[in-house]
Amino acid sequence: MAAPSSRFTLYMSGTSYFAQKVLMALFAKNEPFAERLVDQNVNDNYESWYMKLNPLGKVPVLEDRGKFIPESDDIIDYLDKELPQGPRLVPDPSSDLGREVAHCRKLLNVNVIVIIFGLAYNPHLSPDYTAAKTRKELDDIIDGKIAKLERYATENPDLRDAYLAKIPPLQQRKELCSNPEVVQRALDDLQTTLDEVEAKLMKGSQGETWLLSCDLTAADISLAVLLRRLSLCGLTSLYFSPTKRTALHKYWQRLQTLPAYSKLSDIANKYGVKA
Ligand SMILES: N[C@@H](CCC(=O)N[C@@H](CS)C(=O)NCC(=O)O)C(=O)O
Repeated sequence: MAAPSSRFTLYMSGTSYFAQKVLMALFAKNEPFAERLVDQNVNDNYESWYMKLNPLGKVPVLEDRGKFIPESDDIIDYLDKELPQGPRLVPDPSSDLGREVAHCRKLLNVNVIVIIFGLAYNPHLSPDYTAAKTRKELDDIIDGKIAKLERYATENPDLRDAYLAKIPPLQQRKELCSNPEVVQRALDDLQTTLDEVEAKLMKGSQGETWLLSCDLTAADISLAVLLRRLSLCGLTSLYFSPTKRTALHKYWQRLQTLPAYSKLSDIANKYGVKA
């Protein structure tokens, strides 16, 4: 996949949820790209070279001939404009389909951080999830990140504000994700979100293969990556099964046969991660 002469380079980590959205768009467009690993496990995203190209210090970032684009949804919009081949991921926003796609992208922009990290702290809230780390280990990881950010803020005065801005969300993450009530609320809210998705899938069952049309759209990318993460967190049976939200269950099965989706597993395998 990593063609040295590719127009695009994706700065990504093997486990990143948001990078997966962009990867799926690139796969759907069948566009070759170079991968540049920014390993969050060792905080590569805090390195000054990376903070200079994305002061938010987050992955993914797409590079197009010296131009750096952060934010997964913005990257997908950009790719869709730049690449005519493959499905139209972001249809004209003034069309009915375009409006629906925009609505579903927003709807599916759920707080996955609270779910992913929340289950790491509270594995008992998932029917099928085994905690890999203790609460102390999780807290220590966050404290280590905060200490690193403080050090880098001192060492890089030009990036000081950018580094310091990353600390409060980490402190908040520790507080929110360790609170079972907050995590349970996020899981419950997702039931309502997926009820709406189910209703849309039922409505479209007259011939639409994907969420809103027979072609894949950016809304499918949002849904696919979300479902993938729910599965990884052992949550599938909480949300869909052959007897619960059956249209979503069928959608999930169909997704497994979609190359743009299954290639996400190739990436995860390549980096030796579960993602
Ligand atoms: N809104 C951003 C979110 C990106 C994001 O949160 N990426 C995570 C990885 S999935 C990250 O880089 N976290 C590291 C950090 O916040 O320090 C997007 O859609 O791209």
